[in-house]
Amino acid sequence: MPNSTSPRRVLTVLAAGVLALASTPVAAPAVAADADYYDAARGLSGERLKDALHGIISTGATTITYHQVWDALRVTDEDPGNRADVMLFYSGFSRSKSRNGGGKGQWNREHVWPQSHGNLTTNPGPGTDLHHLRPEDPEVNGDRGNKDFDVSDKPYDKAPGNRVDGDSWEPRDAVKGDVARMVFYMAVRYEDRRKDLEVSESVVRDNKKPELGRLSVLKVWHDRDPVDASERRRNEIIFERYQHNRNPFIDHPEWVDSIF
Ligand SMILES: [Ca+2]
Ligand SMILES: [Ca+2]
Repeated sequence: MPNSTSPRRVLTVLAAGVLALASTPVAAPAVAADADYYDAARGLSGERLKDALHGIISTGATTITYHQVWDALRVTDEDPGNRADVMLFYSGFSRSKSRNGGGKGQWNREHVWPQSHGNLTTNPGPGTDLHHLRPEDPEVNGDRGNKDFDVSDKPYDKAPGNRVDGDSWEPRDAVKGDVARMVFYMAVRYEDRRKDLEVSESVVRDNKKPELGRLSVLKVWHDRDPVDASERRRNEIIFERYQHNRNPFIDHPEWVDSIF
């Protein structure tokens, strides 16, 4: 995938149904996929903005099965330097797309919002939502487990740059903001009374409540690791090709402070 520096990548659906990424500015009348997407949120802030965004990103959104997630991740998380590979999210390593599974040297589906925090299950829904699912080495995935995100004590040798301790996980700097924006998305996307996911300030070992921390730290990470082209590209692909909804905090990073 070409590495664009243009402010906006425009996805074009070809007649054949094939997706192409235009990496250079496209002449008029190219209309961004999300040109009117956020109309209902215009001028709002705080809880009203959150409510509006919940409606926007839920309306018309589709779900995929847990099995379909394998193929989707091969597209959303393709290594830009090697199209046969996916990028492992925390590790930053590249690994063959065909090596999916739970064994040594394979990759599996990391839930950035842990399944146990609110019993997400793997039925189509929050537990299969691509906006927070990423490829990861199964061992690294297991060591992150269901820990909250927070500043953590010990360097994690199997994935350099990451840190861990008894009750928390700290991803490498390059994905700290990505993690934060995924967590914020989940909190706004899932508002059902029975499964209202929320970002919490507390870090509790093996927490089963539908909450994930630590809010103040995630906000700092969001500021220090701003949205980049690869994150925007991923958001576009999920919107255009899989779920038809967007992560508003990738499109509008300024909304994090308004809501959280
Ligand atoms: Ca990043
Ligand atoms: Ca919520």
